[in-house]
Amino acid sequence: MRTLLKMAISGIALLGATSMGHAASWDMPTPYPDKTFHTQNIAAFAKDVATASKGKLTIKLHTAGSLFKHKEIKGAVRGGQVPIGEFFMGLLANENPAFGIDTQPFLATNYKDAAKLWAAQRPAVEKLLDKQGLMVLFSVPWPGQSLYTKKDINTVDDLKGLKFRTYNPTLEKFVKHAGAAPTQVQVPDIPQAFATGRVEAMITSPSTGANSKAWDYVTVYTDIQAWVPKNVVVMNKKAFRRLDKDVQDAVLASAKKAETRGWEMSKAEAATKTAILKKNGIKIVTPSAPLMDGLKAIGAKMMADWKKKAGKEGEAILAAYAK
Ligand code: PCA
Repeated sequence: MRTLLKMAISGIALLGATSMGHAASWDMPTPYPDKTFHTQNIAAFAKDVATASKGKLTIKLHTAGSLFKHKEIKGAVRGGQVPIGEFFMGLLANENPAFGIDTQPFLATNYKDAAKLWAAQRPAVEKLLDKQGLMVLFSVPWPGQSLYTKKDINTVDDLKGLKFRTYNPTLEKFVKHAGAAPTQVQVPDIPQAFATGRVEAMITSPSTGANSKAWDYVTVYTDIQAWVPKNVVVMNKKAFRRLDKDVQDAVLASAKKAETRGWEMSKAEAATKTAILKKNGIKIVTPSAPLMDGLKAIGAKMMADWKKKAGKEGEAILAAYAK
């Protein structure tokens, strides 16, 4: 079914966009489930686009990796199979370090710093994606990333040997430095991966923890607030150019609104979802000083590696961030 739909879509995506003056309908793949606040924010964005364009452009969401798997989404937008899509920016950390700076442990750990980091990172990200025929519409952070386990974690040593769920190359490195064993698992597959024993620990937001009912398989949430990573919504530039000017304006204005709304949703989410974890019996723990010292030492080492890899462009991002 997925393949059939994809074939149909690849045939009509750019064609649909060329029908100037007619109503166009766009398919938009996203990686996360419907109840995720990112997905809800994008649904509101789609509604705004329809209203602001007076029905000339409608966007149909295909959530939870149902149309393209998470790792395929960027390529699908780039190749024009779909005109627009969402993905986790740090998924591209191996393609270029600039994409993964917001997943560096303990660089930006609150919303204020995350906003500063996005402003510093955005020009580099836009330039890299522009070369691939993509434009950035908006980017929204997840709440701070913390630690979910089946036992108390008091030092980095307590993480040794744990089968650890990861979602991008940076997190994978972090986990390896801590002596645990990383396994990549997409959000929709988290409950199953814990249930079958493929993984026994993870680092993610209260959002993803609560939405995947973490209380069914872990007992402790250690509030390490290690980074504030972002999703990004990108659009195929050719598809954008083919839109009438008023529709282009509708898309850009709706994107701007979505970025502002998304950051606010994320902030609200951090508190409400942590409360839900607690209500369902998860022990919320303030991390011990030795644990934080150990994790921060790993972060410092990773930051040094990042700087080496990111070169001059990396320096420019960090300089802008430090201002
Ligand atoms: N949820 C996503 C990305 C970061 C987050 O909080 C995940 O766990 O994959």
